[in-house]
Amino acid sequence: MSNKNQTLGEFIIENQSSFKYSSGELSRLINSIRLAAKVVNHEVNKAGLVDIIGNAGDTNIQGEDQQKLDVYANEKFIQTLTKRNIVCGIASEEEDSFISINSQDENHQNKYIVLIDPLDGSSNIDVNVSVGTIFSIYRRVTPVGTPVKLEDFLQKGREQVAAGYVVYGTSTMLVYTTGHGVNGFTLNPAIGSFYLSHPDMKFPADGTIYSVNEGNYLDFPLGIKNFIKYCQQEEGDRPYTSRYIGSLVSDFHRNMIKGGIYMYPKGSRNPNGKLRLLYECNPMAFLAEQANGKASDGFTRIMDIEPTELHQRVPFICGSKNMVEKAEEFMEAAK
Ligand code: AHM
Ligand code: MG
Repeated sequence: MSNKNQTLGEFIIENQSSFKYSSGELSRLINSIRLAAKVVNHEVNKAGLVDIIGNAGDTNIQGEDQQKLDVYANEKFIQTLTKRNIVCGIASEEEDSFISINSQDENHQNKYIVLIDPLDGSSNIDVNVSVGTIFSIYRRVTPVGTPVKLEDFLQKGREQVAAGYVVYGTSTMLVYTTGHGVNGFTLNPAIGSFYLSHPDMKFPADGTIYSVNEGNYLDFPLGIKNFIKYCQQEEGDRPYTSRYIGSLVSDFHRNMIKGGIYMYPKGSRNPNGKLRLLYECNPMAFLAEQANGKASDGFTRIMDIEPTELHQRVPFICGSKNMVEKAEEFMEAAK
């Protein structure tokens, strides 16, 4: 039974047995994400001081090179995940190809694959708006002890064993699922511990918020244009309200708490949509479904899409179940 005084560390240990491969490795993996999140959080919080302590390419007061935050976050997550003999492969938005870990060591037993967007929405950093880290975890499909292959990464979203995000917002939260609901933990910066603040998070079935970059409206498919018009028409509890941060993690987080829908459809500038299936859409889809929400590309469940490449993009519609289903109805009608 969860309680709000629990730290993330305690929660992980207490819930370890509910995971079907409860050897403790996944718990250690989540723990290493927790650690990297704290390190990145510390750096993100200093972002406003960049003009004082130096820009990317400069050297800081300790003589260390200053880095762009997304590069920094990428390095920290990769370093933390590689050191613990749990993960055999990592793919990141910041890396062209996947990274194989311990590939020279035939005795290694590492079973887990991690796909990560280390700092999503990083264009928001310069203006002090929330950004996030997104992660997705699978078990490898190729034999343990061999180098990982692309097929280990190109698994359908429904094969995920865990997924989550960190939102570096007014407070920093780590939200994750291992397939038993979604729990949110808030960082107490004074102590450096995450505490269970949002147990068993659920999307309201209905919502009143739609989140989309309406600057792309003219490029949207007709079904999405019609859905947006529907959201704007006065009827019952409509018109809905529009909220778009332009930072997927933050838009998703708000919509999960308040009820709403996030959309990044295809358009002429983004013929397949903008967001990446493997480390943006699938983890958010897993979280959404675990929280009674829904995620689709307009026609197909996101987690049923067969991946064909590491950095594949797909249209993404995600949020409160009834809103996503309504958007799908409009997509179907305009087919
Ligand atoms: P990024 O991975 O380059 O940061 O892009 C992903 C981000 C999402 O967080 C956000 O929802 C979307 O891009 C915003 O895109 P746009 O500025 O086109 O509306
Ligand atoms: Mg991203």
